[in-house]
Amino acid sequence: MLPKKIILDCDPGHDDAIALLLAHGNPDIELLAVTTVVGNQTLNKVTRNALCIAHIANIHNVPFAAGCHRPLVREIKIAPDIHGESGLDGPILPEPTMKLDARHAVDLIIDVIMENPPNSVTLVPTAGLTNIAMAVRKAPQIVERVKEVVLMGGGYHKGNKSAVAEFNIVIDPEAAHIVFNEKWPLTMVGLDLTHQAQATPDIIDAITQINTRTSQFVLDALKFFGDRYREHQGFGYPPVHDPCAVAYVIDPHVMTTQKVPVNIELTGTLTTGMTVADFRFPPPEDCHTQVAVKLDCARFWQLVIDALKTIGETTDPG
Ligand SMILES: [Ca+2]
Repeated sequence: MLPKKIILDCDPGHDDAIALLLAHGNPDIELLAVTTVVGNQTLNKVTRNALCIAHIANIHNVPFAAGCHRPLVREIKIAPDIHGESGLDGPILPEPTMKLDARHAVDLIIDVIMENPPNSVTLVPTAGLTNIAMAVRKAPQIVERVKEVVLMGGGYHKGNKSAVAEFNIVIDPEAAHIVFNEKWPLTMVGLDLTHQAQATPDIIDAITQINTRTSQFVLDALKFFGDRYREHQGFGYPPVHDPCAVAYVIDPHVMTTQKVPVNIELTGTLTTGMTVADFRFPPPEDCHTQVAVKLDCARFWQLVIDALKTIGETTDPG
């Protein structure tokens, strides 16, 4: 089987970091590009964090590019309560050595999609959708060209930034509206699913046993992330949202999905940024959106742990 080609558009971010490591360490994924966008922290900070992760895990020969520094319409909203002042507080971060690609992330996304065969590239956004929306508006031909969009964001029953809105969607709802309304196949891996992916003590034990520089980085990240989730959202263990989207690309059987029309609320006084999923009827024939429902936790964590072991074999062992 040929590896699955993905572009990871992210805002690292503790869970973005794990998503990037999963994509890098899994043999069924070919990471074509990593692009960054304002989200968990400012663009400069999340971009630096992405390069730090590349340094830790020895990721070479993958272009990294910085994208949009603010949402399309709204003011910047960041999440230092969950991710800290750096956007990746907890681990000691190395001075990154990799240089950014000279292109803007939006141009890199378009170039990579158009350079690869039709129907071969999956977009995996794990942040606000500003870059993806801009890419669609600049080069609408990418919509037919990509294989699918598998994004972390939203939730059909749950919110985190508000009662009904999830952070990645609510920070740039206009961008999300653009992305959800293009007719590409789109899988929404939302909070209903990602809250099932919690780093419980048995998972922490399994990662501890890997004992590499990268696994130690993940442990330090999860420690900070877990403390913040306990403090601010009352979670016993931290949910690792973003790697769930990568896991779905690797193995769609890692979760169940349901086809349902989804649209984005732009004008609600209480509901702006809500991913409104219409479960009233069987989905129409042209329904191009589906939502992730139930996670196979054991399978998911095995993918993460196997990826970390693989990275450990190719970088320094201790
Ligand atoms: Ca993210």
